[in-house]
Parts: sequence; C-alpha cells; structure tokens
Amino acid sequence: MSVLSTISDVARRGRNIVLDREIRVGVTGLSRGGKTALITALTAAFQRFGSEGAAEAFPLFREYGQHRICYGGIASVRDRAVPPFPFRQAMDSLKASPPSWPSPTSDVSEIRLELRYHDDGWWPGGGGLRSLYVDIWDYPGEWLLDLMLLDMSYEDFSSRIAGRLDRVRPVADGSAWEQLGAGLDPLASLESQERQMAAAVAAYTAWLKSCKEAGLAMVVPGRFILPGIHAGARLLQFVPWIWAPPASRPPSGSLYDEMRRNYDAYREKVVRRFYRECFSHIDRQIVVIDCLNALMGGAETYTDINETFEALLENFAYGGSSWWSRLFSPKIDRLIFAASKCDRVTNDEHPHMLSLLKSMVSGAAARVRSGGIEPRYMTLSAISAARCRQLPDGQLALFTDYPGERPFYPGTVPDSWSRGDMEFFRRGFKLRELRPPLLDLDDDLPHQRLDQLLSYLLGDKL
Ligand SMILES: Nc1nc2c(ncn2[C@@H]2O[C@H](COP(=O)(O)OP(=O)(O)O)[C@@H](O)[C@H]2O)c(=O)[nH]1
Ligand SMILES: [Mg+2]
Repeated sequence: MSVLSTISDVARRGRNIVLDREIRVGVTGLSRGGKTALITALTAAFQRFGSEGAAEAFPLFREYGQHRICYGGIASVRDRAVPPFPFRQAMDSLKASPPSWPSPTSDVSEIRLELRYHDDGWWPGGGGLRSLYVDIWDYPGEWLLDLMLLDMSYEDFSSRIAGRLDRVRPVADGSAWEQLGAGLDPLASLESQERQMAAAVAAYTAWLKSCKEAGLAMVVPGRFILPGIHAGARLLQFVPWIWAPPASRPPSGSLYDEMRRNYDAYREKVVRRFYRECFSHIDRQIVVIDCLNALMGGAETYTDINETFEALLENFAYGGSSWWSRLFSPKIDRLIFAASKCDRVTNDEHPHMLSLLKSMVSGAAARVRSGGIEPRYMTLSAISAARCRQLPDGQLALFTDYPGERPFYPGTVPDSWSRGDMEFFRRGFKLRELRPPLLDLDDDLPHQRLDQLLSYLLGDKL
C-alpha cells in the first residue's frame, strides 16, 4: 500500500468513526467452531435486508423495523491487499445438489458489508439515508491461538507448554517429543544437531496434531499444523525448551540460541502481522465455541477451553468506547459468547447449552468484565441443518431435510459440570455432524437466533 493510500484510508476511517458509520467485528473461534458458516450467514442476511419478508425473517433484530433498513449487501473491499471472503463459493456449495458445507479456511480473507437505513436524527447533518459498514475477517482457526504468544518470550512459551504436558497426557501423550528433545544439547552448535532438531520439531508437530484431534484448544504454534505460505520456513524450526535450562548463556549459533531466534521471528513476523491484519482496531467481538464437541473430549478438553480463551482474550482491550477512544486507543465495547451449531440438540436443551457455555468461559468472561463491560451469551445456529419438532408421542426430535433420514433424539445436555455428569454425557449423547440443509436456489439460509446476534452487534449503531 502506498503512503498516500494509507493516509487516505486512515482519513476515511477517521471520518467514518466520528460519524459512527463503520464497525469492525472480530469473529473469534477455534478451527471447526463455525466461523465461516457464521460469516456466510451474516452476509446472506445482509443481502436480504430491504427485500420483502426480511423483517419477519429476523424478528429479534427489532432495530431493523424501527430504523427502516432499506438495503443491505457487500460493499467494495476496504483493503485491496487482502483476498475477499469467498462468499459466492460458500453459497454455491451450500446450494449445490447435493450440498456441502463451505470448505475449510486456509488463509485470511475479508468482507465489508453495508446496510442503509433511515435516520430520523434532528441534529445538524442528521436525518435522511445513512450507511453503516461492517468489516469482518475470516482466517483459519488454527492460527488464532498464536495470539497468546504476542507477549510471551521463548522462555514463557516453554514454561507454559511444560506446565500442560502432564495435564493433557491422558488424552494426548507427548512422551515421544519429550524423549527426542531430551537428547538435544542446547549449547552445542546448530550444525552438529540440525537433524535431531528437525526430528524434535516433527515429533512436536505430531503431538500438536494429536492434541487437536483429542479436541484440546491450546494447540500452539498454529502454523506448525497449518503453515500456509510459511511451509518449510526457518522460523518454524523450534520447540518449547522443557528440559533443564542451559548451564550457561547460549552462544550465538548454538541450538538454543537458534531456536529462540526462530521463535522470536515467528512471533514478530507471523503472529504480529496476523494480529494487525485481523484483530487490531476491532470494535466488537463474537467468540464462537462448539461446546458440545469440546465436551465430548471429557474433563481435559472442557477445562482447556476455559484456560485457552482466558489467555487469548488477554490480548484484547475491553471497555466503553467513545469515537475519540475508537480513533486513538480502540477498545471492544461489546462481546458475545455464542455456543454454535445449537441445531444439533432439541430446543428444550438450549438453556442447558447456555449454562454449559457460561461455565466453559467463566475465566475469559471475568477478563472481559474487568474492562467494565458485561459479556452476553447465546446459543446460535448460523446455518441450521435440522429442525426441532414434536413426535406423535410428545417427545421432541430433530428432523433433517434428507428423505429417508429418521427423526432422532441426540440426548440431554447436563446443566451441572461434575466429572460424573460429563461422563454420563459422553456415554449417552449422540453428537451427529449434520449434512447441510437441502435448499432450493431461491431459498434463504435457515438459522436460529442470527437476528438476536444482529441486534446486539448493530442495534445501537442505527
Ligand atoms: N449443524 C450445524 N453444523 C454447522 C453449523 N455451522 C457449522 N457447522 C458444521 O461445522 C463445520 C465447521 O464450520 P466452519 O464454519 O467451517 O468452521 P470454522 O473452521 O470455524 O470456519 C461445518 O463444516 C459444518 O459441518 C450450524 O449452524 N449447524
Ligand atoms: Mg473457517
């Protein structure tokens, strides 16, 4: 980006902020949490704004009617350097026959949404038709956890991982890389041990993969699992040093020194850039969590979610924000924790799912409250693949669109979280990944409470 276009971007953003016409939304979630589905659903919702029946389709978005929203759609991109969010591809795959879910995200993308509404303002410059722009970024969830590393030195990172090893051993055993790494000599020259280091990195990566498969949240560094353009780069050559610290100061060119430099380069060149691109200056945050999936992993994964999101949210500033502070020291003034994919349980279980969500993120929520804002919680289905209906015997069950697929009852979600309850849930609950809904070309995407989310995200800005 040239200096001139940077200046004009800053000036434009300044003007939009002062006039309260632009908000940046950070969708925060682990991989497979439901971010891409949510961004697709939000975009499709915007495209419906102004058309017949839209107010009825989003009854909980009360501000829609109050402010007479008359148009919504995709606006031209804010930053030409960032690829656009692949909305068309996502819709094409959802509407194909047979349909498929949008493909997993492999890189950063961005979308700018716009809505227009009637402003009844009486102040000078108020009144008439106004626009509100909403910027959203999508990215692979694997990279999200790296934000934790922003303020961590190599030593901090190492001790954090060392502290987890035993705790997660029941679901993901890290003995293989522990043993391999124990043979490394931190003070010897890198050349003499390059092969051993590569083997330790490969074994550490294999452990991270097994953590991910077990449903653990804290899987860092994320690029070890999904390197993107950094595949094969030197800066991915390090492992946390969990063994006895070097006996003396590691000389330049020693194995320890090299790993620390690679870590620092990773943090500065990869993670900071990712943060700047997707998370700096966000005004509002949605944290999407697939609670049911996390719970299927048992007590370890349940606790891991809490610890992970607490550490993660430390990288964001929360608090009330005026246009002045938005311009000079932006803060997040609204945060929503959303339990995603709630169409996988019957409606009577939603209150239980909500209490599960609250207990899963209690540490992270405390972090947000310390900034003086009260987080909201909701259960959400961005793209519903099942509908809840009553069977003739009065029992609730889930119905999909697929002929021949029988209605089913997945089970009950407990509302207290003792180990016993979790075990009961794991054994008894049938968590089914659902195929996407069967849609005709002109059908709208079915959802649950997307309108509530829209109201909370945007209502006060209209
Ligand atoms: N039943 C149901 N499944 C969903 C929903 N949203 C996402 N999914 C499933 O979760 C998978 C991951 O979603 P995605 O949005 O790609 O997650 P991301 O990795 O956070 O972007 C999808 O492929 C679907 O199988 C939803 O609202 N309902
Ligand atoms: Mg995605």
